[in-house]
Amino acid sequence: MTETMRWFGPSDPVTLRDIRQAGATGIVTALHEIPNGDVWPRDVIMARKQMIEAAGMVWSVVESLPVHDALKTRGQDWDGLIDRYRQSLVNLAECGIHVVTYNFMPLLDWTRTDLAWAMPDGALALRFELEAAAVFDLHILRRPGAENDYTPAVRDRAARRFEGMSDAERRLLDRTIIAGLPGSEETFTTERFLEALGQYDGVDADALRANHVAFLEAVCPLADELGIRLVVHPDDPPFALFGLPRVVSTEADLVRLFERVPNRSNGLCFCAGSLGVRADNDLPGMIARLGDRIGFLHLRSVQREPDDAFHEAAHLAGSAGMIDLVAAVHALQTREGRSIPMRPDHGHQMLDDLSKQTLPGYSLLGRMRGLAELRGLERGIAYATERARDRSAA
Ligand code: CS2
Ligand code: MN
Repeated sequence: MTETMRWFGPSDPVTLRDIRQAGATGIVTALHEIPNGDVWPRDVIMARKQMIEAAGMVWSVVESLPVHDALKTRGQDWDGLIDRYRQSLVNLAECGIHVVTYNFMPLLDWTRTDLAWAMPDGALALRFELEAAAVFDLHILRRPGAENDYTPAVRDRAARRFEGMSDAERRLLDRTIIAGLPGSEETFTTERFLEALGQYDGVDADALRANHVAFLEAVCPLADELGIRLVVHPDDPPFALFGLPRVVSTEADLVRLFERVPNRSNGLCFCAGSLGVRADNDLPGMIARLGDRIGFLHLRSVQREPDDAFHEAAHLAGSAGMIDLVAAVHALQTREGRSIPMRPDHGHQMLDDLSKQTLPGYSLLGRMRGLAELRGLERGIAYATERARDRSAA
């Protein structure tokens, strides 16, 4: 794998030098300062690329070139937004950048309900509980019709939990869910979020799928020509939330997407943490079966908990089965003769980072630990596989 780390640009408290010292050779970043829907100018891309190269690394992957909600809903200025997206792809290709991540999640990007959940060793992890999401949805947001989306048991627990929460706790939950996690394009107040949900009135899962296909049909032929791979980041978490559909959650979703838009540029960012929330996603099997579509890897492991909750475990712990997963990646790379860019995705807030102001999921030391463990795992698998081959040849 080509080892990369995400960097949020010059304002990121984690520096390029930090990332280089963590052993990464590649940077994953975006021009976060450019509003969603505008063109990324060639000279701005080039300047950022040179900044990364001056620090001794390369800009391996764009994450993300965001897809505007009006493209997801087929709303106003669809054609203009498509033209500008295409122009950004042209500019990126001219600067030599060929892997571009995006997601097709309505309004919210990745979503958690607790950003500082204490692990037994004192490190802090990100966590999601459906029950806490229901507290927000039913009692803070008070979304019309929300009660139909939860079982009576979840509604009961949510009502009791809400009663027991202080104002400060309620406010923290609201901010955690909709203020925007690192990398997401939007930040909402409760009122604005309720209003924004209206954009998706009438956009059910089938409509969202059709809009995703329409988007890809409009950009993939150009991306094919440019040699760009557009890699879709799966839904996180991989199920509908707050009445908004999510359609990039399962292997069946992905198979259908690649059948509908077979262009070579239609690719996958295999996020083990997002897909791994569902026990019915067989991660190593998906790597084997969807391998030729995978252009980028996010490796992290969630620990599934009862009642539709999960937290982000250490990279080799949790439910992902990271050893089998990296073995599947190693087999794929050997089969196809390529090295796939990988980042450790999120990490725990730990050690010195506990006393620092950090971006949730994106503090340095937890990701450095994850990257080191994954690097060792891959080297060990490569070595063992080679030795086994030598022995059978002898
Ligand atoms: C998140 C997202 O879980 C994740 O990887 O960091 O911001 C993700 O990068 C975007 O959804 C991709 O478009
Ligand atoms: Mn991810």
